[in-house]
Amino acid sequence: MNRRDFLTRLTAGTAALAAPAAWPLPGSARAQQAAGSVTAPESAPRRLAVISRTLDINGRAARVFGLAQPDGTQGLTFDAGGRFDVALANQTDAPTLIHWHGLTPPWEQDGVPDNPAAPLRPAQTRRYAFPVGAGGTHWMHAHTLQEQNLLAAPLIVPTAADRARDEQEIVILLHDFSFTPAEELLARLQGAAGGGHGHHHGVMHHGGMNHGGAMDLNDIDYDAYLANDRTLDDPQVVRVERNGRVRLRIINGATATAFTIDTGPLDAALIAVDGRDVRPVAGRAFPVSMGQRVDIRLRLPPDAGAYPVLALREGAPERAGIVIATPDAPVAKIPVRGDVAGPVLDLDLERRLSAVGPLARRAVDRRFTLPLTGDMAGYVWGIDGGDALTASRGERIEVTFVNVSMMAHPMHLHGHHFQVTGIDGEVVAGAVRDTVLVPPQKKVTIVFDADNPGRWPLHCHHLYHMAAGMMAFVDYAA
Ligand SMILES: [Cu+2]
Repeated sequence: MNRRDFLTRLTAGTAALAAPAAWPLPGSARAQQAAGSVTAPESAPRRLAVISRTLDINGRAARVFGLAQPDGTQGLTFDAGGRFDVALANQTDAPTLIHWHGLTPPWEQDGVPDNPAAPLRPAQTRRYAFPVGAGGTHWMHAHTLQEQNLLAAPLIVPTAADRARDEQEIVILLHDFSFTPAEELLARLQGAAGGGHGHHHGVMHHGGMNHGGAMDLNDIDYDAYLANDRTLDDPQVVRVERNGRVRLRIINGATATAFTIDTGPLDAALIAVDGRDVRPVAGRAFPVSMGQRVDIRLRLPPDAGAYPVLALREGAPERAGIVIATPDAPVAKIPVRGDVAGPVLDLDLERRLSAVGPLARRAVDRRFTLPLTGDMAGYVWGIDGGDALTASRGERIEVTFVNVSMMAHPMHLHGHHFQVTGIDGEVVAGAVRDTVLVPPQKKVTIVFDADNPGRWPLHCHHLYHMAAGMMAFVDYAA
């Protein structure tokens, strides 16, 4: 080691030692523990920071959020069955908080601002510790309009079997991006509704036709659609061996855009949704709505080649994606706009899904029917009957969403995994998941066990529908 290397290491070491001073003092950790919010584990927490960063999007500098480990890695990976143990630091100048989407923490650590935990102030750090649970493709994101500005990252929980498999894992986080601030996008949607002045730039809706009826798609026309922070003008290229096996872990972190994953010429199989295994479904096109995840297994051909994995915007020609390519295979330019509009999402695939690990069979203790209401004209969205939602600990709860609006709503329940048991009146033994799409004029039934006391959000994962009222709570005590 020469002297310069030695000094570099010394400096790096000093920085690493200095950092823990920012973490909570033992006193505050004890106070949190006394409040019942944190179980103090023996090992050191993983460090994660909410940061600001700059991306190049369409040739312009975009100031966005990030969720970075000390080495710059976005997001986190935890082994299934272990502990989630994170010291989350706010390194931005705005209050913020992060929701662990797909995990089932104690309610106090769920990460929805003031439900019940307060946001993190600038420079504040808070520790989160709870069992990480079974394996799966999950994610983390702000539960506020900050989500629009890319405050989202992967949260991957591989099992021992996943790690042992001869398979290359590729995580893809999808997003929609606008140079217009989210507050302004929301104000335009609500203002356009109230004033009736037609659409403003960047905010509009397209009428589409589905099963013979008019429906509304895409509240917002974005400036870019991203896969791992990049547009198709400059996509991520992941090199994979010929004949290689690949597991795609795809997260739709977009706030208001649904996609269909298109594997092109590669035969694929859907093996998990929302981090929970399903009996494999072969295909080349897999819908994924906001908040949802799809795990897809692929095998590359024996020949050299480059294969785009695209995310087709619903009802519109724009696309995001990455390219998987064998070593040295040339990668052709892929236009952002395709020739045709992406498919409109429906329940055809959902109907075919079957959980590998279904919920135990048992009688339902309480039933709720929740009409999903609202329209583009008023831009007020709601869950009719949401105020009456309740449970007692240990009960099996059934909820039927009846979408009486003309937009699709991906409905997400915090703190639990549910099983889909009904689609448009048909009984199914469907997927276990945490976010289910309810298309316009359709009905979807789910069941879950009230085994994690708290006041749990049940809401539409379209950020602007949620902000405009499509939010309820399932509240029950220990
Ligand atoms: Cu919605």
